[in-house]
Amino acid sequence: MNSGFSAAEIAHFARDGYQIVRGLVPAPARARMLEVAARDLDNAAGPVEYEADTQYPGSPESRDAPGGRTVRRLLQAYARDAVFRDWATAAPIVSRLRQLLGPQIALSQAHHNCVMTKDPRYSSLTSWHRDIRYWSYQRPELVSVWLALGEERPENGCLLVLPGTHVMTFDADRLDAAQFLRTDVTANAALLQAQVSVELDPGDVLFFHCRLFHAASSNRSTRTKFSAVFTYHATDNQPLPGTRSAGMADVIL
Ligand SMILES: O=C(O)CCC(=O)C(=O)O
Repeated sequence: MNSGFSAAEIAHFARDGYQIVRGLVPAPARARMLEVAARDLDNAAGPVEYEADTQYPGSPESRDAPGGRTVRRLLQAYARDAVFRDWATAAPIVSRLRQLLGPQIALSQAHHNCVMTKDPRYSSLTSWHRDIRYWSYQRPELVSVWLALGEERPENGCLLVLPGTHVMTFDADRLDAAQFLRTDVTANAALLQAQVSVELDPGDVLFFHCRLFHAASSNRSTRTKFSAVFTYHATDNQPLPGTRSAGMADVIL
């Protein structure tokens, strides 16, 4: 298996803020991840986040509303099962992250570190955001690794990205109070027109920068979508003391 990014892929990541690697996970590992995720979803095995907790457009109003206990994220994936630990620390991931972040890297257990589940009956819309908005590090330089456990298409709410936004700065009036990119201002219109759907096949992996604006729609298919997501940073880019980012021990790789 190819164990590193090519120079062209590194240049693409630097320019656009993301890079897809096709078919990176061996089929048995993917099957086992799906099996564990489906089992834990059936049992709502904690810790989990519910759709209602997100309060995103289209989510149930509360945990007691119809669909309110639809799981949105199976949290703490790294501690949940060895198959996720093995995947999150596998050589084809770590070698690529070293190319992007430097020789010494750590996996954050405080951010992402989950299996995102998107239910076809009750799922919400994720507006345009940068993950770094709620994360606190010495430098805004983290990379997330998104593994498609099944097909990801616009119909089932695949990620959408705005290429190049990881290096752009935005005046406050282009963002709303929660730092989502406003879709109702002309200043953002051209950028939004340039959106790219990240269509993934099972086993494909998306590497993306924590400053890259991304979004996703609800799942309009008939099957739950499962994606395993982990986030990494260089060990010389530490979480700020006392913040949520520093709330759980990093895994040094
Ligand atoms: O699958 C989605 O709806 C997007 C999730 C996402 O962007 C996030 O959790 O940061």
